Amino acid sequence: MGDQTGTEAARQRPVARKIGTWGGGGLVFLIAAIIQGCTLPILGNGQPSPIGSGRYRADVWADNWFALYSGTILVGEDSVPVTTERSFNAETIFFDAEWPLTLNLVAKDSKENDTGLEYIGKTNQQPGDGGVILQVTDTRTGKVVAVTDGRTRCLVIDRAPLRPACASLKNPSVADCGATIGEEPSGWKSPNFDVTAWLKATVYSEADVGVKDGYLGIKWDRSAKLVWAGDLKLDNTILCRVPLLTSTP
Ligand SMILES: [Ca+2]
Ligand SMILES: [Ca+2]
Repeated sequence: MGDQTGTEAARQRPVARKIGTWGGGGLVFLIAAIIQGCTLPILGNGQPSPIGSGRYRADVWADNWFALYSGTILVGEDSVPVTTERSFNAETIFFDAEWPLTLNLVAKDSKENDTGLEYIGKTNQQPGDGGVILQVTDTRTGKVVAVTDGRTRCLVIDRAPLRPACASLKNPSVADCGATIGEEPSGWKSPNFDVTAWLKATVYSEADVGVKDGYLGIKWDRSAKLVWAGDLKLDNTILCRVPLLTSTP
């Protein structure tokens, strides 16, 4: 299932223009930009301004990983693999798209294997928790046109452990923990795919999610909320359709 996303990423990457990374990868990007002779104006808040073009700007922060699609087209994904521990970078992506936008978001909490646990065998062996926030701004008007909020519809396709007490076992197996792992529904990224049967996302506070690192480098609109499915710890992979804030561009 993770491979599916990766394959699409490889196929569709030429369409995407991922512009900046405010986190561990940001420094690499900055150095690369300087080498290439780009100028990176520094804003008053100390953040380098994003560069590139594209009418829409998406700011995304995920614990731990995301991929953002405009309809079926991948416009950008988290540059830090989901297997990276403590991956809390944000990304800023510019893209062009026809109105009305269809915004599809895949978000994954990291897990070491299908037990759903992380840090297996260490003293902090546990089911990790997720959380994601997105805002999309129309750069022509400066208006925020889409955000993750309580109207976002999400489907959980990976839930584990089903028996969280397995986290206290010495060598927990998938059988000990239990998991429900499914496939992405065929065609779910299509604008015609009806997501009204999916549950509305749960809105979480910054404290619930434990925001850090790249999250703090983005100026989030008040309407943009941290969301996840109903269980921040046990729901590991979610597919979400992010609603628009306005019916007109
Ligand atoms: Ca996590
Ligand atoms: Ca988890």
